[in-house]
Amino acid sequence: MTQDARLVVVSNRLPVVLHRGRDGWTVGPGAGGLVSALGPVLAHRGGLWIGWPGVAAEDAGELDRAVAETTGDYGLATVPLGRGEVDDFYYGFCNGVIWPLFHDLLGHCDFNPRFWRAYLEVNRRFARVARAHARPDDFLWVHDYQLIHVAECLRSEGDQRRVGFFLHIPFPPLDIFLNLPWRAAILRALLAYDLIGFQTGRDQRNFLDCLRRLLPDIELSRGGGLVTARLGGRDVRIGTFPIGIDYDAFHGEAASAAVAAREAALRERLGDVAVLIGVDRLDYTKGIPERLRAFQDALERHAELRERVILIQLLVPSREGVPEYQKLKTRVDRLVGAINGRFGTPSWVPVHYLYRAVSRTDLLALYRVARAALITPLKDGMNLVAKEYCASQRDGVLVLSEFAGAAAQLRGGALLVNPNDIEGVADAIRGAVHMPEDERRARMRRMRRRVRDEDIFWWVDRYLRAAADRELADLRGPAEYLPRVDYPPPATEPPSGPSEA
Ligand code: ADQ
Repeated sequence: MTQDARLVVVSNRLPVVLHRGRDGWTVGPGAGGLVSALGPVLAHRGGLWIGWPGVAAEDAGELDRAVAETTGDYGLATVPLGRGEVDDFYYGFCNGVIWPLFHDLLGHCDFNPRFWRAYLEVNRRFARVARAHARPDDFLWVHDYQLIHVAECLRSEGDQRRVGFFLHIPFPPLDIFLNLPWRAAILRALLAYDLIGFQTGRDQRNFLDCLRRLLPDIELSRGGGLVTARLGGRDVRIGTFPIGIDYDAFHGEAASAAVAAREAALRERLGDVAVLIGVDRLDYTKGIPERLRAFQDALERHAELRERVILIQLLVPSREGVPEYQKLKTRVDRLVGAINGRFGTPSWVPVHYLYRAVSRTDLLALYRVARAALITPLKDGMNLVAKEYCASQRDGVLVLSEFAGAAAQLRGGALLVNPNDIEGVADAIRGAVHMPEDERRARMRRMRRRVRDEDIFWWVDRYLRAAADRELADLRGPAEYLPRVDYPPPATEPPSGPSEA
């Protein structure tokens, strides 16, 4: 691949939103970090985006035409999926096997062989569409866990073009990965790429561990900022590329008059309380019940917080048809009810809970108003909310899970917590509420600088440079974050006197 080769992005979802009206499908632009980062690169170099339009359709032709007729800065090509495929591939394999397993949540996995077959078939289809649309010297950039097999499907057709892969979610440790019935196939499929990118050093280390243990013939070497894996005469580069956000857009918009007005209105209504926020897609990896229990514990043990803090928890509905997600919703509903019932007063409701997506203006106003953001996933590839909060804030506190990929970059300013340690998180909440302003500002300044310097455009550029040069001359990037084991001194001296031993 040369620096100016065309780029073809392959991801599960196309960067568009579809609506079915009376006159057929209408296609609107999608939102999100990936779209705003890759859009300009695609427009500048030329290229196209290949993906599923996000709706199961048996009338694929009509959908295809609507998407293909969309005029934009770059081309779009659809990979249609029928209802059964959405069930077995998307809900079954992607969200019922890889998603929980890669987040270390083995108990949520359903290793149904039918799901695996559907996944392989859909990946073959993505590869076929890519071959049909891409030119031989295009660089293909495949995204995320739904499409691990695309390169291997291309190779099996004799296609030797350069193909890169980026995993947005974590890569699990060896002992967890070993549970996957298709572990060898998944590892070999990853090795069909030319460049594999991970979010953090943790994920890369887990992957390299799996390679060493499961493929003893593999040769691994380090150099030029990347690891090279050599197997059967093929070289694969492996690197760490922490994804960022469009810092300037968030920072600029957070300072806009519209957001300031919304922030002032919110502040006026909420009164003189310290606002804590949680912003998540409703998912069992995000540690939402654990966070609510920690908030409850903080109110229980630190009575001075009562009537002085509120938690605003935003949850975007996600995978609503899946019973497991419905159960999680019920659990969250109950916990919120229990906390409000136990601690609420006629003039104070401890948890404000919104189960819907909110507008960008509202989201930014909430980020601005919040004394602290509670971002406590059990495990997360990166967590962009943490970075969005930093880009929008001046003196807020970030309470951040050690198991979010973002911890590697934001450890210099965040209050890092183990999300399973209910009392530890409760104490961090208290610490955030009482933290003096100068410390809050200093911590936030450090984090904001990092989020600004390592933004989404830095991420795209680093990845594409590694793909073109096969090395990363600029080594700058976060070192792996490893949770510390602290042994605090005992609060009281152990009793002296004769021991019973
Ligand atoms: P996600 O798991 O979807 O992404 P995340 O990175 O936190 O998680 O992004 C969520 C996005 O949704 C944020 O941009 C946030 O602003 C938005 N959002 C959340 N709640 C909202 C609400 N109520 N209203 C409006 N918007 C809301 C996957 C991985 C992550 C990784 C990303 C990118 O799981 O670990 O960071 O990909 O690589």
